Amino acid sequence: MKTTFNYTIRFILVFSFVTAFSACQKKEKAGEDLNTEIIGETNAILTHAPEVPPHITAKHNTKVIVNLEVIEKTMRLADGVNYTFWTFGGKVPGSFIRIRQGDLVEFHLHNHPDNMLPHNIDLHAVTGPGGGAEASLIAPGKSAQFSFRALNQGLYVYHCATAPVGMHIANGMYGLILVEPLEGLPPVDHEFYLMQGEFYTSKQQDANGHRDFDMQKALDENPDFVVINGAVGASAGENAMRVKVGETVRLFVGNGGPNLVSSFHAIGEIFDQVAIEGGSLINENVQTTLIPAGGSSIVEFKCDVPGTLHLVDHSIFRAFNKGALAQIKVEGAENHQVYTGKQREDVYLPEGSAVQHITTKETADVAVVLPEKTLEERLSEGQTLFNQNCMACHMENGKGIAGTFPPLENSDFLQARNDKGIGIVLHGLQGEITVNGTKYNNIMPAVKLSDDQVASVLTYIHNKFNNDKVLVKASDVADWRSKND
Ligand code: HEC
Ligand SMILES: [Cu+2]
Repeated sequence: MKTTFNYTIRFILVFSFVTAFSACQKKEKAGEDLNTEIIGETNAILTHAPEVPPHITAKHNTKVIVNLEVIEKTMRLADGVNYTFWTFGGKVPGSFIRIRQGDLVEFHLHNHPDNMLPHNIDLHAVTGPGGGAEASLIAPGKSAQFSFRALNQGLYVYHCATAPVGMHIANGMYGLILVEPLEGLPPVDHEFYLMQGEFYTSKQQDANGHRDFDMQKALDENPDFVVINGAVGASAGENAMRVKVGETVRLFVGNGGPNLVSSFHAIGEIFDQVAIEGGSLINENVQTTLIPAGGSSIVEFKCDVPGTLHLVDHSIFRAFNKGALAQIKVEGAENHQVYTGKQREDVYLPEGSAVQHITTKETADVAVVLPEKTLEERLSEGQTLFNQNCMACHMENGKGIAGTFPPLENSDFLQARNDKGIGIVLHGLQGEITVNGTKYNNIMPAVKLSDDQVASVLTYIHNKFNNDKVLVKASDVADWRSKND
């Protein structure tokens, strides 16, 4: 149904201008009066995300036969993590169904004989009890059939509604059904299907990395994974969607939940148009659109410049730490009128001195002589110090960032120094250096640590990043200072 606003208006009008309004109602909701003729029948083409079935070209309503199979199946959820998904059509999200407003849908739900549980389907596009849930509830090895007329256009979520409903949805039982307006949607160069969902997982159960559903985490709404298209990286990296500069894109985006609302955003692109919540209201020039759990959105944009667009839930830890990220790679010529890229980079030194000092709280300039520590103590303290003081530039794995921050891993530059690197940490480093054959010319600030801390952090990088396995002592650092400071 369209809006409460319409209901209210209708309620008032029914009592005042019955005849005048009914004509208006017909025009507004083609299909609802069931006046359109159903001509012929066709088998729905179903697709897995991110693919979308082809545009419907016929200009009349028809009987659409949908065959959807429920399959319980163990698949990859993240690297090293497997999960037994419950699926509509063998993948998460479920198969995309595309029909037209006014179509008669003959729906066949099949529950695969190897499955363990009963399932059903509630399509939000259905006008009728439970969206078809009661009519379609079936045990493994059974099929159910029901029919509905698609009264309203829009992009609708479907999901399993078998108790415990939350668990069936949390295991991946959701997908999208598009009900196009009778006249069809305007042509675009690409259409893609994306759907977000969260996974609440137990501790690893076996050597294959299998994890089970964790009810407590689901109740707490505290997922381990928030993913787009059923697994971390399902539509990113090698599986990214690909388009060309100048092309238009339409995304059919759903949110299966079961709990979280998605703040859907494309990093590096503005949505020219958004069909809010998958309905008929169009918003323009949108940065982030909210997609409720059990809701959808249709977003459209033109790709003007090359690069990789990151499609994320802008509740950003979900995107970069829990998996809610997909990518579109835009290929083609640069357009510097629209975007220049980095034009120059300069050293920014507001204090006017060549080398900055980073101060940490635990700085101990007081000359206390501490007993020397063991290798184990140095390594464990060194790791914490490294994470706090060095990781931001040299990266957690010590591999650095190509062209900017040199690697500490197996560094010939570090190993060739006769001070074990003490001078670099105490005084910083600038000017051109060559590390493992690659030139760097940047500034490393002096890191203000106590002698004991310098000893630990250097011991850590000498031993953990595949360098010479030296133990650096606090007294080595004190010696260096007495000679150089
Ligand atoms: C703000 C960024 C930054 C931080 C923080 C930083 N470094 Fe560096 N580091 C650099 C840069 C840049 C260079 C290269 C300087 C040059 O080009 O002369 C470098 C060079 C080095 C080198 C020599 C080159 C190599 O790869 O072997 C060592 C060793 C090193 N850093 C260790 C550390 C340690 C240990 C810490 C933490 C205590 C640290 N760095 C913190 C940016 C940083
Ligand atoms: Cu189910």
